Parts: sequence; structure tokens; C-alpha cells
Amino acid sequence: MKTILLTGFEAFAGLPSNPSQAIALALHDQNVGEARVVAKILPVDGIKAPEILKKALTELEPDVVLMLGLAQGRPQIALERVALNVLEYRIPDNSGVTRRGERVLEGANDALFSSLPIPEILKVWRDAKIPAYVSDSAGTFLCNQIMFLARVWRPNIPAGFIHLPADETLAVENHQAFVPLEFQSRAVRLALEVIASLNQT
Ligand code: PCA
Repeated sequence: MKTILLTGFEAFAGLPSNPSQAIALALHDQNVGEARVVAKILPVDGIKAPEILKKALTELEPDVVLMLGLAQGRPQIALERVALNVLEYRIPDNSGVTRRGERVLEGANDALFSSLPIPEILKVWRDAKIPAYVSDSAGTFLCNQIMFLARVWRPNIPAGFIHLPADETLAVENHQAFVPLEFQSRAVRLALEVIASLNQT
């Protein structure tokens, strides 16, 4: 049976929650098609998150890595196409560290593409009437950082990132676009079904 490593992030920026955490935890230890999902929640910490990701990759040797994170203010679910070898934190991480003008990994490529089947995932979402789009920037904070590292550390497996919009819990706090958590969760599950059925894994 294949193993899918599914990561989410803890809350950050003073927010009460992070939909990526709730969704990843709800899918932990579930079977999706021929694959078993193992969820890990990463701290929003530029040192600890890479350490936990690396440990999970070594211990689980997953066939696929799907990473989730929150992008408040985005109107829809976004499948990231590319991760940049740049750290340009616009806010401090949860340990109070701000990194500016640094590389994720010295000597590595400037950018790495997602190795997930982007067109297939978009099609499944479209058929299910889930509004979503391909994003050409995962930002320059933690989400971009771990997407980049996953592609460097496991170049030969499908690995990529989904940015989730605010959910209802976050949106009641301020006036912003949101997609209900239940709906987001369905989108992630559908993406996992596509990924689980990949031939190359
Ligand atoms: N979103 C942030 C980091 C953690 C998260 O969920 C980002 O987009 O980089």
C-alpha cells in the first residue's frame, strides 16, 4: 500500500486556527483508494518545520507528499505550481524570527516545480464544482520553504502544495473572503484520490 504524507501547519500570525491543520488531522490514518494517509502538523518555525519534514520523509518514505497551508485573503483554493529558493518573511515566524533575502538552500536551484499532476487535480475539482486555480507563487514564507525542501529532498516522487483560503472560523474575526472548512476538506480529499491513483507511485 502506498503512503501519502499529508502536512498541515499550526496557527500563526496571531490567528486562532489554521484550516490546514484541521483538514490534515481529519485525514490522518485514513485510506484513500490504495493509499494510506499519514498526517504531520508542522510548526510555523523556519528551523523546526524543515526538521520535522525531513524526519517524516526518512521515517515514512512516503510515495507522495501533499502539503497544505493557509493563504488568508485568497478567494479560492490554490494549487501551487512552483517553489522559489528564497526566504523573505513578511512577518516573523512563530519563534519570532524574520528571515530576509536568504536562500532556502544555498547551492540549490532557484526554483522547483510541483511534481503533482496539476491538470488532473484541477479537472477533478472542476467536475466537482470546486472553484480553484493554479497559483504561480507560494509566497516566500514557510509554505514556500517546505514545498521547496520537499522537492529537493525527494526529487523523484510527486510532491506539491495546496494553499487554502480562510475558513468560517477565521472569517468571522474579520471581513474577508472564505471557503467553508467542509468544502475545503472535500477538495483536499479529491486531490488525494487523484494522487493515490497515480501510476508512477
Ligand atoms: N501559511 C503560511 C505559513 C503557514 C501557513 O499555513 C504561508 O503561506 O507561508
